[in-house]
Amino acid sequence: MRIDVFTIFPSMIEGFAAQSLLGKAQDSGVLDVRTHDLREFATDVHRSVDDSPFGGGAGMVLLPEPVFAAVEQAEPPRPLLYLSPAGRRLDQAWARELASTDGFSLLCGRYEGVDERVREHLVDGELSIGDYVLGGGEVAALVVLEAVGRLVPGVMGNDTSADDESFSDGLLEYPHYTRPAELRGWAVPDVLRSGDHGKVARWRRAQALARTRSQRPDLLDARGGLTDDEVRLLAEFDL
Ligand code: JCQ
Repeated sequence: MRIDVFTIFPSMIEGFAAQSLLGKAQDSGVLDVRTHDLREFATDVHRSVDDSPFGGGAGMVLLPEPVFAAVEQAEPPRPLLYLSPAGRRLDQAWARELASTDGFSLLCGRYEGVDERVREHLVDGELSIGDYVLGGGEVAALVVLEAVGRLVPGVMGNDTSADDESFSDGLLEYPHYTRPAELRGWAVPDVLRSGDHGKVARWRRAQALARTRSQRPDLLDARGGLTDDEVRLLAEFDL
């Protein structure tokens, strides 16, 4: 899988791609993250990548020519996604979809944003990581790389994709415990030490349901509420 990133701060992307779980995936050839420095495609002597907005107002706008030039020379995998709070929100389903492709590309904005002609005539879509404004698209690109990269077949032994499946059924994780069995008087639930694997599985499922109901009821609503079996399972553990 190939992911191209267009940015004025390629080292931010490269450092992360080399150090995170994506590093090994790149060494093994499963993943190919390519950065493109927009400044290398600046056309003036000052290597400008931004200019003031027509019509006046505060801030600067990313120049269109370096973006067009960088993308046209790279012929990157499509879709080319512009990182912006105006975009479609990334969720696990979209991350899984992107991970199942041969590749895609990310355009990181800076300043007030990019010249509208880039959005209209170069970009294929816009991707948001959430309803807040960042100083630039780079950190959002890292989020996309991490969320998608860990789902790419062959990355970090995700062959079973076990924890992705747990999210795909739309529930939060059940509580996890490790040693010691008692910490400052707080004991690990007896069921987890009972050796009854069927009961452990039912308890975990019940905990995931109860936790989702209390912390993220919107997720339960999205999967159509609790089934009769799930209501019974919660009752089995007095939840
Ligand atoms: C992405 N959630 C927030 C920076 C301008 C107008 O578009 C701009 C986009 C950015 C970077 O992206 C985000 C973002 N998802 O802020 C400046």
